Amino acid sequence: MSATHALRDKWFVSFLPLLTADMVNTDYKGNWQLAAQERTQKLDWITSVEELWSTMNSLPKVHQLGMGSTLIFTRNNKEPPSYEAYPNGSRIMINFLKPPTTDTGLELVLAVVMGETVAEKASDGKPVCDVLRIAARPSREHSEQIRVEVWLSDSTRSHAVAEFFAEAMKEKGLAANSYNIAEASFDAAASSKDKKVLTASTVLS
Ligand code: MGP
Repeated sequence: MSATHALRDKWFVSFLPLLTADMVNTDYKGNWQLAAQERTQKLDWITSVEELWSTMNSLPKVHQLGMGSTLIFTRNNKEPPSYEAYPNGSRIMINFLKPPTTDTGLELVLAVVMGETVAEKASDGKPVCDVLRIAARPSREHSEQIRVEVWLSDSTRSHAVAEFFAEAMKEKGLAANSYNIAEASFDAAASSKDKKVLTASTVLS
């Protein structure tokens, strides 16, 4: 029997199919949180490293998820995460543009967040990365592109965490032109415009 390696916290996996602003307005009177609550498909708890990888292996490849659908991991929490629940938070958006980085990069982010290396190295041991959201984001140049969002409960840690990711990806040998990392706020109106794009080279320079 092989040993299991418990995670510091348990994580809940869920799946949110495409939810557009029109759908929220028409079917849920503009209440995104209610819409997400009703549409989220709850999958399972992950409590060990082994469960993490067996869950990932049992799911379809991210680029095969339906357009606009999101795979979500939440620390200690079964509820669908919303911007509103993170008043002091921020997000780090990582685009993995093409294989093999779409696999190796995603695995790296899952491992360092759930294995708490990020907490140890970038936030004084305090776990601040509480949500991972993963979605297919195909573009004309990159049909298998995926986006991984890391939600932090404490925006003051955002830059250190982004730098840590950039360093970890470089160390892992991911091709510099196969991913990008950006920091963003939770201000929905500003979220698209207000992204501070950090490429591996700008973070590390
Ligand atoms: P998305 O699925 O995260 O995709 O949200 P997108 O378009 O990449 O979002 P972006 O704004 O981060 O670039 C789709 C849309 O759903 C968002 O633009 C919001 O309008 C809405 N939405 C998503 N989330 C996670 C929330 C939330 O937590 N609260 C509210 N109020 N709206 C949300």
